[in-house]
Amino acid sequence: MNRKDACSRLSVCTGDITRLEVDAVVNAANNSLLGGGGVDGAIHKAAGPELLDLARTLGGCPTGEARVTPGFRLPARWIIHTVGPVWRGGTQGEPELLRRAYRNSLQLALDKGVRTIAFPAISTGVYGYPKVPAARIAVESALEVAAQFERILFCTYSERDEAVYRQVIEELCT
Ligand code: AR6
Repeated sequence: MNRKDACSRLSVCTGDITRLEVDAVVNAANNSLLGGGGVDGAIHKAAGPELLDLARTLGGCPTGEARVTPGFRLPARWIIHTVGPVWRGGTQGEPELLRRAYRNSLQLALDKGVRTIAFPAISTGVYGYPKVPAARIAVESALEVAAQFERILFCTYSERDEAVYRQVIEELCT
């Protein structure tokens, strides 16, 4: 698939990722997988307590890796929990860890037969990763495998963040 066709499978929107009717939503979790604030808190709240019950059996998740659970009460069938890096100035392997979080999430989604998937802006909230370089890693990782998905959605939580993704997609797609 050429770059233009791959790009046509990407979308950006602003809103609550827990409401999306996609095969899988990705959670920006922490190493415990036991919930937290931000998008993680929203996903646990919307999915219901069964998610925490199951998460307790998973034994956590190293940074850059991903784990899958059912979506429980979400419209999405699956939740892919990944752990992005905490930003420590960019010299502690953060870009590579963030790339691995995206790639491992996408691979796990493919293993589950997912055709439509939505990502939040992993690591760019509490974990402090700068938004533009994070969006570049997100979009580059998605383009690598876009041919195998129907749609890869970047679900931001503000119009300003949405504009960042649109800018990065324009940069990488034209
Ligand atoms: N839908 C979509 N995006 C959201 C939502 C939502 N409902 N809520 C927040 N965001 P963050 P991180 C955006 O902090 O930086 C948790 O406590 C938010 O605006 O959720 O990877 C975990 O347990 C931001 O752009 O995740 C970890 O301890 C993006 O989601 C830690 O935070 C990511 O922000 C992970 O930090």
